[in-house]
Amino acid sequence: MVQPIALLSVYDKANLLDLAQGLSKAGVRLLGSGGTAKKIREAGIVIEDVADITKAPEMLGGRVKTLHPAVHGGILARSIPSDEQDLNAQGISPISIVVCNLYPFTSTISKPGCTIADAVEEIDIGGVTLLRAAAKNHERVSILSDPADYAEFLSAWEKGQGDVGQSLRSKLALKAFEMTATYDETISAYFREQYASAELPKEKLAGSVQRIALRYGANPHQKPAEAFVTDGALPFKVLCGSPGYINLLDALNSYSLVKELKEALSLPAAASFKHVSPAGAAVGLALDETEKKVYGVDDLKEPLTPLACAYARARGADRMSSFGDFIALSDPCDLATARIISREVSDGIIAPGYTPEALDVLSKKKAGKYCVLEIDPAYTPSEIETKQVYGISLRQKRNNAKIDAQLFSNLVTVNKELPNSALTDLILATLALKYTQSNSVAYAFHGAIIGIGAGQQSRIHCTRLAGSKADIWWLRHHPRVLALPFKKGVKRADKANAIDLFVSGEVLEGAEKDAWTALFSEDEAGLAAIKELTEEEKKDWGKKLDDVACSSDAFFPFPDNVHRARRSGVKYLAAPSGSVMDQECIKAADEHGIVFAHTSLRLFHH
Ligand code: 93A
Repeated sequence: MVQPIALLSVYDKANLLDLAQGLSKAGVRLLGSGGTAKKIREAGIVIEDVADITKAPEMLGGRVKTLHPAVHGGILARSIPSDEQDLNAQGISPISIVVCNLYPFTSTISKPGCTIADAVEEIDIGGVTLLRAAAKNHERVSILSDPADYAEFLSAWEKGQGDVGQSLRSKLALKAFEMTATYDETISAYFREQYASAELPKEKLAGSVQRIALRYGANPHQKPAEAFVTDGALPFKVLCGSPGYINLLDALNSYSLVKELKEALSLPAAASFKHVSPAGAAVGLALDETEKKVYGVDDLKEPLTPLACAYARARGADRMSSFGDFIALSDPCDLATARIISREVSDGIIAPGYTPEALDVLSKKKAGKYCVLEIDPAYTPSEIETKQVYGISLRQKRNNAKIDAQLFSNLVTVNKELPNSALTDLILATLALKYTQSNSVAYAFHGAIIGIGAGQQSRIHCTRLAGSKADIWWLRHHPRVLALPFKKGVKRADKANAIDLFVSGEVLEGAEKDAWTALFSEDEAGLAAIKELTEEEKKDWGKKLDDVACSSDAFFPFPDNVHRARRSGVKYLAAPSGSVMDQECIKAADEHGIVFAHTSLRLFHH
């Protein structure tokens, strides 16, 4: 029988002597690279130098040790006649075992003061080639890349009298592949940091970079933080300010939403995100005079463009939640939209472009620190997305389900009359849920989300939360709210807070009540005007709300959701089917004359 050959070339020499001893005793011929062979020889174990078979000494200060056809021919040759002939012709012996681990790139770069030259020297070439070649040929060759595996391997070798079996060789090959992948990832991440990122303001000029450093992660103590792509350039440019980690989560989710809204409804769309869920989302339907007042844009002199209408709706529907938002626009930002944004408290914006005047307005916001991102509208993310939680990588196909009219064609109630305006609202509500943390339920009316219940563990809590937001939104249209006698000079955000307290019926006391009252004119008429809304007034007003659309990201487990939705004027409902209570839910919808579409599309988002 031909004597099996093992090639050993390890940086980490743990457990090495035991392995060499064991292999040698089992009759394996040992070959080693410089330091590895030296260490084994010094222990009194017979080993030859790789140079003995390559007839080429290690060179370039160790940069070329094992890179040679005599080594790689011996590893890569299959047990087939043509490969065997090739080996014979070159006088090369097949290698059965490769033992290799790599230069410590990770620990080197984490040393303080490590230079690029230091890092470069730690890029293992020959070792990676050994690992890859042996792993590729695992049908015949065993690759040992982890000292922890030596003992198991030796005993399998002894037991199998030189054949450890295919399953062990396959397992070892996978480990080697993972090792080279991680090693390469570390190297590319290091060089991305060195070469592919640019610090502001250079980055602004550079236009397209592969990586940007972020101030910090989800919290200030989570440093370092970065955003990068491994291939090509980031699809957005930073035109102003510097985005944070959560800004980017908001920006990328919200832009996906508005892009899809525009595609689905052929109308400009806007979203106002907070904590990675929409606080508002809308399309650019014109606002009537009351809506202008409710959304706080009635004082603007210039006409509102459709895009400005979309943002006014998205921002104004729930002014409490959208305070300090991250904005996404489906279309290039125009001056009218920038003007609305300029007077709101907001963290940043993403859009596929800006007119020079709009950019001028936005770049003055927050003393020049307002975050302005320009995204390439032609960018398409890859089909597969990966994220890590607690060190574990999770991978899935992107949620690229299309939300369009077709999705709402299965009408399961007696009433099947779904006007176009309701269809628009159902598409809007459902698309918003696609980008809302689950569980979620959204109510939409006249091209805007008017209430969204996000991130609740119970479906009915989502339906109630979204419903109570819709109720508040509707109460803000009450003539008494529109006529609240604010003193001159009260700030927009303070007005929004005061109205929210008024319509939600919070009982104020002491200093809080005094501060609230002081916002209004203190004459007799003023005091009468701020008298709280009675339950009766609220109820009467609530009855006037109808034709609201409501969508749920998963099925309704109980009909209580349907009843609750109706109490906030819901006439059009969409949810996937699949609940054991489906029939009960349909019955409840029929009781209220609701049009219910079963979508058969669950839309959880995390
Ligand atoms: O510089 S290298 O990339 N060039 C090579 O040809 C080569 N072959 C093996 N480094 C190379 N190695 C690496 O040397 C191995 O991956 C191992 O980490 C190390 C073992 O060197 P020594 O046996 O001299 O201690």
